[in-house]
Amino acid sequence: MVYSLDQVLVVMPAFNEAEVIEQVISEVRSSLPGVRVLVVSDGSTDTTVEVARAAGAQVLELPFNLGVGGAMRLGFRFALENGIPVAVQLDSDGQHNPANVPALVAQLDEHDVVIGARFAGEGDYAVRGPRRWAMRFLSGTLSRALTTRLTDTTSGFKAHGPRAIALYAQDFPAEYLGDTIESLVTGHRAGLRFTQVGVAMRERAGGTPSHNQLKSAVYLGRAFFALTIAFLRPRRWSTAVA
Ligand SMILES: Nc1nc2c(ncn2[C@@H]2O[C@H](COP(=O)(O)OP(=O)(O)O)[C@@H](O)[C@H]2O)c(=O)[nH]1
Ligand SMILES: [Mg+2]
Repeated sequence: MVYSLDQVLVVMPAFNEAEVIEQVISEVRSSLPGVRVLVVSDGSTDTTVEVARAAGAQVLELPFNLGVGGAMRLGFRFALENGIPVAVQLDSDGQHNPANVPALVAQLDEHDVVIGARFAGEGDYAVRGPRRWAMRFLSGTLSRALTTRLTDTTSGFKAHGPRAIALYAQDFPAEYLGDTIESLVTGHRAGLRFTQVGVAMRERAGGTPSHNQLKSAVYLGRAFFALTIAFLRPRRWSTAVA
């Protein structure tokens, strides 16, 4: 492994996760000794911020809700400004197993972004209906565009190396679904190298998911739209990421 754990920032976007976040932070700190933990809350109305601080995480608060993409951009800026070479995005609800982080980080010697992917042979996480079709469609399209096989392009479990941090600190999509689909396209266009590592996704440890059934039903249409927008955007400074 090229990077040691004390070179890793774990960025946890959190929106109203007071019920579970303490447990998740404790697990991260005990299973990944030396990592820095940054929680980014943007307008949580419960005690997420207080609970996360008490659990030993550093917490940044945005004054209003920007979604996961806006929260992550702040996380990337924090990593850049503090000279931290690796940023790992990890959900605050317990779905991502911190024990997978070293396997993701290990791939950063040859890649810039490593996606923790369900459906890559690990675990039995199941998604049904429109959300599943959307995920399949997106993964197929993006695998072709990025010329690398990706089976889980909507995963929020990702490790980023220095080149990815430099790009995403300046330009990380904050629109709905932009943090997943669109960031892959903009990253690829800027010359970032992507790969995936199979992970077993767990059930939420508590709290409520931000996607409800109705949202899932319109997911396919929106995802298609988001992808079209991503491909329509002008290329950004591919030369600046050296
Ligand atoms: N900062 C921030 N985090 C969010 C927001 N929406 C969701 N999250 C966090 O993003 C992660 C994934 O959200 P979740 O609802 O579990 O989505 P799912 O796992 O795709 O169903 C969790 O840690 C949430 O707390 C948001 O608007 N702002
Ligand atoms: Mg979740």
